[in-house]
Order: sequence, then structure tokens, then C-alpha cells
Amino acid sequence: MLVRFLLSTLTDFPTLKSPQGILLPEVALIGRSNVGKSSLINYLFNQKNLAKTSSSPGKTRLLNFFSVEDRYLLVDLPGYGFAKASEREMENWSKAVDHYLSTRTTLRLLLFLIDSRRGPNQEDDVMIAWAKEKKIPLLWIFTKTDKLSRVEKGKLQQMYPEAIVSTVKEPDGRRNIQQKIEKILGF
Ligand SMILES: Nc1nc2c(ncn2[C@@H]2O[C@H](COP(=O)(O)OP(=O)(O)OP(=O)(O)O)[C@@H](O)[C@H]2O)c(=O)[nH]1
Ligand SMILES: [Mg+2]
Repeated sequence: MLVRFLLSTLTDFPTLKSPQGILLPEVALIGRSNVGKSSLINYLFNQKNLAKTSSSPGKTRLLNFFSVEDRYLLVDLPGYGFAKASEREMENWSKAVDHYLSTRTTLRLLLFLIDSRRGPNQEDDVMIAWAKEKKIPLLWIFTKTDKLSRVEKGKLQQMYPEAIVSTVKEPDGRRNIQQKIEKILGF
């Protein structure tokens, strides 16, 4: 799949149109800092450095826009709950993300990432409520399942039968996530 990086920004969100002149729909990744949002982008498109990742939280500090085959836009958002950032920095990101979420009319789907070892927390609950109010579908993706035992993974799937359980260590999961996204976008 042809994916290209468009730009990083806090304020000026790009738009692309289809050949028919229709604004392309958009998918954004949200979730706690360090949950694996940027890694999931690299995993999905099988490219090492498309999105920048880091083992320490707070790597993504801007909104990063990508075009997927010029059919939809994908946005890597800074994660929430990153305690080490300065107060001003936190304010800047959360303002930018709030602004993005409240104004982005082309936003069709949120990939909602949760660390499979931790489960959703209070901040995640706020996000869930927000998406519900705005009627934006959430695709739940539990990350880092390579860290779970087989039994733990089974329990997680039982508790959240609709959710995707994912690890970047298993190439097999890629297509499934892509297909779910495309289905929700109506492709
Ligand atoms: N074991 C394992 N590690 C993972 C997986 N996905 C991501 N990681 C690791 O988790 C860490 C954080 O990954 P990122 O993709 O940078 O996380 P992020 O959600 O983009 O973080 P912010 O940019 O801070 O919001 C990195 O060290 C990744 O290598 C996974 O499926 N399994
Ligand atoms: Mg990131």
C-alpha cells in the first residue's frame, strides 16, 4: 500500500480531495502515550520509520498526517497522560488535539489503542464518552499482546469480543486491521 507522510502540525490541518472533488475521509489514532500508536502505523504499512516511535513516552508531539493511497488520511496524534512533559507542552498538545477533535469534520473513525496489560483508564473513559457523543466510531485495538500469556489473551478476547488484539510482532494481523478500517470507511 502506498502511504506518504504529508506534514506535522499543531494547527494547520491538511485536506486532500478525491479526483471527484470530495474531501478524503480521515482516521486518527488515539490513546495513552507509549501505547503504541506510531508503532501501529509502521506495522500496518510495513515500513520502519514512517512514524517516529520511542521506548520513552511523549515521542509524538505534533499531529502527523499521512495519506493512504490517496483514499483516506491517517493521523498520528500525541498520546495523553504523559506526566514528564512540561505543563506548557501538555497544554499545547491537549489544546491542539481538542481543537482537532472538535473541528475535524472529515474524521470518520478513531483507532482507539489500549495497552493490553493495563486496560482502559479514566482518561480513556473520557475519550470513549466523547466519541459516543460525537457519534464517531471507535475501533478498539489492544496493543502489545506479545506480552500476554495465552490464557491472558483469551480472557481479554472474551471480555472484549469486538476488539482487535494486536502485536507488531505478528505480521498476520496487519490485513485484518486494514480491512476493518476500509469496511468502516465504506470502501
Ligand atoms: N512488545 C511490544 N512493544 C511494542 C508494541 N507496539 C509498540 N511497542 C513499543 O512501545 C513503545 C512505544 O511505542 P510508540 O509507538 O512510540 O507509542 P505511542 O503511542 O506513539 O507514544 P506517544 O508518541 O508518546 O504517544 C516503543 O518502545 C515500541 O517499540 C508491541 O506490539 N509489542
Ligand atoms: Mg507516537
